Parts: sequence; C-alpha cells; structure tokens
Amino acid sequence: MPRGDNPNGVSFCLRLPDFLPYIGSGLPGSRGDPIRVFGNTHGLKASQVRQLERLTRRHLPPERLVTQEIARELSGLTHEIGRQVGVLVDRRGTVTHVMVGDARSIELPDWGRMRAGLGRLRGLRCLHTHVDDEPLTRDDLSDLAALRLDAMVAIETRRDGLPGLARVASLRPGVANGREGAIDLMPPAPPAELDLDFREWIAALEEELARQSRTRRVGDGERAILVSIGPGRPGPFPRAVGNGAASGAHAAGATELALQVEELTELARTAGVEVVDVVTQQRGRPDPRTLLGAGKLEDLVVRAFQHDVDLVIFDQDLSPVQARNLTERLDLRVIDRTQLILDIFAQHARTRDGKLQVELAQLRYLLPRLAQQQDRSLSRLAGGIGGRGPGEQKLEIDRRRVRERVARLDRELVHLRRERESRRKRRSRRELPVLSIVGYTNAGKSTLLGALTDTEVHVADAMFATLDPTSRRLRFPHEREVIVTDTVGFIRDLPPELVAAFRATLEEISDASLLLHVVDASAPDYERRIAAVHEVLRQIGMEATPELLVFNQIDRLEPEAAAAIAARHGGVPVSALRRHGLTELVARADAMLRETLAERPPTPALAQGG
Ligand SMILES: Nc1nc2c(ncn2[C@@H]2O[C@H](COP(=O)(O)OP(=O)(O)OP(=O)(O)O)[C@@H](O)[C@H]2O)c(=O)[nH]1
Ligand SMILES: [Mg+2]
Repeated sequence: MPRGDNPNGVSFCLRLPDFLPYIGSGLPGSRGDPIRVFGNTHGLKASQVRQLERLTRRHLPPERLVTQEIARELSGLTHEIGRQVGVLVDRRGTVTHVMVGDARSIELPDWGRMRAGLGRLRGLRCLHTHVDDEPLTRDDLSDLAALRLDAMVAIETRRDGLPGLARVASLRPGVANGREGAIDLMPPAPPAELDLDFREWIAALEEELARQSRTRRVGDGERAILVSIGPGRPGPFPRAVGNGAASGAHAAGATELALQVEELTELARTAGVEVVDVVTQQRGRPDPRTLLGAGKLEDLVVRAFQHDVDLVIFDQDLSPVQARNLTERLDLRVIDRTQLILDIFAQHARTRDGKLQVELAQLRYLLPRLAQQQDRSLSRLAGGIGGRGPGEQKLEIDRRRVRERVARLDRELVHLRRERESRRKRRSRRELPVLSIVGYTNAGKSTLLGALTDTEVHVADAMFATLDPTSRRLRFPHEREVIVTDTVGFIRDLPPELVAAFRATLEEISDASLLLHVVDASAPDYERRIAAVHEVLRQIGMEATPELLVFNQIDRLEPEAAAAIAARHGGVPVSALRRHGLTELVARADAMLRETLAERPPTPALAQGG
C-alpha cells in the first residue's frame, strides 16, 4: 500500500531519462569536486538537501556490496521526504552520484557520455530505496541491463524509517531465453546480512563475461541482433508455391514479417554478420523517437547484453534522430537496412564507377546522421559493418571532410558519365539491340547471362553479388546479334538514395529494347518480388519497356507447378543452372524484339511473344 502521505502511489522506480542533458560534474574519479544531486530536489527543506549532499561523501568498504549504514541513511531520507533516494557506487566503494526522485520516478545522469568500465559492465552499482516492501520493478531490471550496472539494489523502507529487506539483481553472463533468464536475483535479505565479498563476486562475474567474449571472438564475424517491425494490419498473403491456398488473413501480417526477417538475415549473412537473435514487433505506428515501443526496446537492451553483440540492425530505415536515440539507449552501433545494403555494395563494387557511386551514396546517407551524433556515438560509425567504404577503407566521419569528398566525387562522376555516354553512343551507332536482364537480387540473373552466352560470369549465392554492369554479345536466330547486359539486382523498398546512387548502372538498362525479368520461381513470395522489381522500374522510368518474365530455378519445383506459374503470368520457365528452357526463351525474346523494333517476323511460327 502507498504511504499515507504519498497520494501518488507506490510505483517508485528508477527510470532512465529520455536523453537528459548532462547536468552533473560528478563523474567517477573527479573526487574533490562537489557532486550535484541529480533529480527533483524541488520543495525539499535546505536541511534535507544538505543531507542528500552529505551522501556524496560516503564511502563503502570495497568488499561490501551494501552496508547497513548507507541503507539506514537512504531509507531514513526516503521516510522523511517521501521520495525515492539512490546512489551510484564505484568499485572502490566511492559514491559517485546521488539521485532523488519523486513519487513516480527518479532521473539518472546522462549515461551516453560516461565511459563504461574496463569490462562489459560499467563499474557502477545502484543502491536505491523502495518506499515499501516492493520487489524489483521491471524498470529496475531494464535499467540494470541498459546501463550495464554491476548490480541493482532496492532497499525497502519500513514504516519506522529503518531499512527492511534488500533485493539484489545482477546481469548473468551467457545466453538464456527471455528476460528472466538474463538476470540473477539474490534471495532478499537485510543489508547487514548480505554477506558476500563484493570484490571477489564482481571479479568472477567480469571474468566470466570476458571468457565468454574471448571464446566467441575467435574467427567470428561481427555479431548482430536484427530488429524488424511488421505491419500491424494483415497484409497480402504471399502465395506459397505448390502449397494450396492461404490460411486466412490473420497470419498474413506475421507471414510478411517472417519473410522480411528472412531477407534481412540473408542480407546480414552476405555482409558477413552473424545473426544471433531476432526481435520483431507487429505495430501499426512506429514510435517516432525510437521506432520500437518502450517494452520492446527494454527487451532489446537486455538481449544485446546477453548475446554480447557488436551491432543492432534495423529492418526499417531510421531517421537521423531515431538512429541517435537508439545508439544512445543501446550503447551500441546501430545501423539500418539501407546502411547494410550500402555496406554490401561497398564490398562488391569492382569498377571505379561502382566504387565512386557507392562511396557517394554512403557519405550522402551519413551526412545528416553525423550532424546528430556526438562524441562517443560518432566513433561508432567509424568502422565495422555500416562504416566500411569501398575497398575496405573506413568511411570518413569528419563532417567538413565528408562534404569536400562528396563534392569531389560528384565532379568525378560527372566526368565518368560523359565517357559512358559517348561509349553508349558508339554502341548504338552499331545498332545492336540491347536486352537487359533485370530482376530481384539473387534470382539467377548472372547465371542466366552465363548460360545464354556460354561465358564465365560471376555468380554467387549472395545478395547483390553483381554490382557493375556486364555486357555480352549473343547471336540470336536469323543471324541477328544482340547485346545482353546484366546489372545490379533489385530489392523491395529500394531506398531512393540507392536508386540515385545507381543511376549510372541503371542507365545501362535504359538502352534496353527488351527487359528479361528474371524471377526466382521457387521463392514463396515471388509475386511480391515481381511487384518490387516493377516498382524500381517505375522509379527509373522504364515501366513502358517491353518485358519478358523469365521464371528461373524451376529445377527446384515440381514440373507442373513451374508450368502453372509461367502460364499464369505469360512467362517462360527456365533453369539457368541446368540450362533448361533456354531455346524457348531465346525464341520468345527474339519474337518480342522483332515486334518491338517494328520488324515483320519472317516466320509466323515464332511470332508468339506477348
Ligand atoms: N537451383 C538453381 N539455382 C540457381 C539457378 N540459377 C541461379 N541459381 C543459383 O542462385 C544463386 C544466385 O545466382 P546469381 O546468378 O548470382 O543471381 P543474381 O540474380 O545475378 O544475383 P545478384 O547479382 O546477387 O543480384 C547462385 O547460387 C546460383 O547458383 C537455377 O536455375 N536453379
Ligand atoms: Mg548477379
């Protein structure tokens, strides 16, 4: 029950403030400076404020987690002022911060700018009062994880003002499922009876955490948690190939979310990231400040600690403000899907053109975010996935230099563009029709180019394996020569930055008389992917170019299913890998090409394209 003189109720808890400005001078190690009392001292008597300030001079024996003396002082104050009181204590036993709250909350110093301790923990513990015999709250536990405290101690304030039971929570190394598994709770005991040697206890905990990190790091790539927010409302159910009808609209949103997560996992894998956990949320309106709701964010914080991850990857594009807030709250590198794709592009770009385009897109994406980042969070962008430029160099993160570099890259790209134009003009003088292979990434476009032209083309089971356009000549029926080009693949929700960056590459497509739209027919959501490709074609003004749908990878389907899909969409079923269906494909393409180029077909039998 609430205290009688406290009409606001019992929900005393420590809350991490929403990015308070740093207001104190009491950083650990700055002994001698006055430590300000954080939080709400409004309405307190001068003597009470002095009592709070006296707490800043307290010192615990280093082997004690909490002492009866400090517990008595804290609970006595809480009893008197009806507000929660807390201190942060470092490993030497020195009080580094004093906080006072009100009936509902207490504010902690700005953590974003405080250096974490040597290990994974911050080297500070929080001792604070609860007004009753209340267990540790969810907020207590999430602050423990978010701030990576050594321990969170809640001390009961008895009605006589003396300390009752102390409840202690600490982070547990290793991976367990769910929040409960991530946190150790000691049996409640009066502060005087908590007999553990704090120094030994914390050393063992740090050692265990370090051991865990060491065993993981050997030869591993970066470790990440993926976060995806799905549609709150049911979306279109992706037709499962050979799988009968969709099973009701209810699961549709969840299915769509699952497919999104699968694709993001695939992107992460291509970028060399080890995905250790996935956090999803079905939500109608994302939070404008943090994208995720408060509960999910707390969950993410705990899991990030548990898995000891290097970064968190969001499926949704983050605004600069969201990126900053999340970086601060998670105290980790945070990137979004666009940055992940750009990172893959950076690793796969081969030509000078490609490299310049990628670097320019990366820097353009970074600029507004650099304005949002400060001190330590800025350095988070300097390396690792999301911070790598083309050719393994780190991305520049000095704003002035980024602007200069953007201007230089712009000039260079204009120059390259002119060269490319004259090259294309020469080609069109020779009047060879161009067939452009387009399609979703990893559909088998490059495999098809290789199969059609019987040449070696770089193929990989990876997203965006192809970045720079490749052109090959191909002899068509009736002694006609054509040029077949293979370019960068598309993806759903291709960010406008990427479309702009790849204008040069996509210009190659704009010469096409015919598009060979390669579809991985074995993908359960192939129709969605077709739509995504059409959307990109629309963005680059190619929606009117004739298109032949090529249903690839039919070797992975039942023959009837493959035939049905191709028939339904008026496309050609092929297996580029097994070189099945290529004759039919060439015949259809040839017929469509002749129709497009307004030629009269020499034999009516071939004029079946449509
Ligand atoms: N089973 C099967 N696998 C195929 C077929 N065609 C391509 N693949 C495989 O699909 C993967 C991607 O092939 P790519 O040709 O690189 O695909 P892409 O569309 O060029 O991909 P990006 O350039 O990355 O956008 C490779 O592992 C290929 O071996 C096919 O007909 N059947
Ligand atoms: Mg390719």
